[in-house]
Amino acid sequence: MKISLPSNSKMHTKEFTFGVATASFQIEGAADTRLPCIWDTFCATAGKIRDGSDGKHACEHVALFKDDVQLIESLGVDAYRLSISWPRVIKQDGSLNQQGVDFYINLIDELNSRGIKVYATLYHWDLPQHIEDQGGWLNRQTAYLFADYADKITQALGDKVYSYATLNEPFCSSYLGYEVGVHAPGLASKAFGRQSAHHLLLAHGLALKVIQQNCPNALNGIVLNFTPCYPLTDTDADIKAAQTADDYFNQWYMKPIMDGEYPAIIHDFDDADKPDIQAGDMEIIKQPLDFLGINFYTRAVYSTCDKNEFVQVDMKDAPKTDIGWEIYPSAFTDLLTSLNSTYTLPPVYITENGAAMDDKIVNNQVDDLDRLEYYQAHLNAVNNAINQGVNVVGYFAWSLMDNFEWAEGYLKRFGIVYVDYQTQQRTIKRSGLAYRDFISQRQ
Ligand code: IFM
Repeated sequence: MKISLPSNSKMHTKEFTFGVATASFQIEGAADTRLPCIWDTFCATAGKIRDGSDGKHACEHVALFKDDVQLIESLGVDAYRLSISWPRVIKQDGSLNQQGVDFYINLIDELNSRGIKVYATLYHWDLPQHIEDQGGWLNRQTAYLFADYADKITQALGDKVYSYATLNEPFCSSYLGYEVGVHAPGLASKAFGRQSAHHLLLAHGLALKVIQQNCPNALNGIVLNFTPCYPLTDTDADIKAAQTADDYFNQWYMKPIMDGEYPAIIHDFDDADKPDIQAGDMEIIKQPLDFLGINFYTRAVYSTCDKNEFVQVDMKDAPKTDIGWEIYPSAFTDLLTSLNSTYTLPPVYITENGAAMDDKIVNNQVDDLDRLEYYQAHLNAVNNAINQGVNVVGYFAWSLMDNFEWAEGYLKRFGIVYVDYQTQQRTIKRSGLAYRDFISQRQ
């Protein structure tokens, strides 16, 4: 079984960027050589991680990075999306930790020497714990600390990095971390969710300004995740539920960046749940982007809405991945075309797309045909969006390799490369081989 697209597809040319993606906490290990972060604390809290694991060792990428770069090269990709660990590169007093910076310089030099472009995200959820102890993303000051970190690290790495993204998925940091508490730091209140989201967006705006000054030649932007919302039926109530959910989960992060304002549902909130927005904040948040990163995995279906209440419906008989997310590729095309008609988009990268599957390694092979089918269907979906006029210029598979899947620990495997966590042996899965072959056949 192969991955293929119509030969006249724009994705079939070398102008289109193909890559693989990871994030610092999920793969690096070597936790003893950086400051503690909120995920270390969350993992150490009983009952938070499904298998009781943590990120202390993960994929031992800090020790094995040279082998991992060879692995990335062997896949024939154009680019590698990684994240920089804030607690690895900045000391508690705010100065650069040169040892941590050197790790990234060595990694990036190794990638660049093999012609692999580096797409670096500055925040993929690993907030230094000492900053959380001062209120974390509930404290406005954190946005300014982030901008300072962005300033220092982009000066240190400069144009070695092809593209900088400020944040990965601020929805997950704010909603999952501060509103429902299933991610670090595990706080749960609507007011916290909305306030942390605002400070994250402010951090993005402040940092992007600085990055553009320090690295005007890099492609600089942000990565947002979207779960398109569909009504269960075509009743007005269900349609309203889906629209409200979309505003709350998706547009909440997109609209401020593109239009400089929150969705109108903000006016329906109780005063106590409204974020504190200071004069000038929305202008700061609305920085011009060189690119928008879009992460897509699944859709969500909603039913009857009572004022702002919206209820997600479990589509019981639908095909799902091993993490329980519905496989619904046409939502990917719908998402891209609807964003394109709602906003004036910069060039779009699909910065994450992939599937957790219940992989088995047998005779050193992983026959993950289910994941391969997922990739085929989702690459088709992106191609359909391009054919409808959306300017998608790149695609990154999530993930290069199996890794620490947050609250699921190591139970869910998203890699196109299998990781044996006992031996740290990496084995390219069938999906990885198919991705490699597909990339190599571009004209
Ligand atoms: O593993 C995560 C990643 O860190 C962020 N986006 C979603 C992935 C799968 O849950």
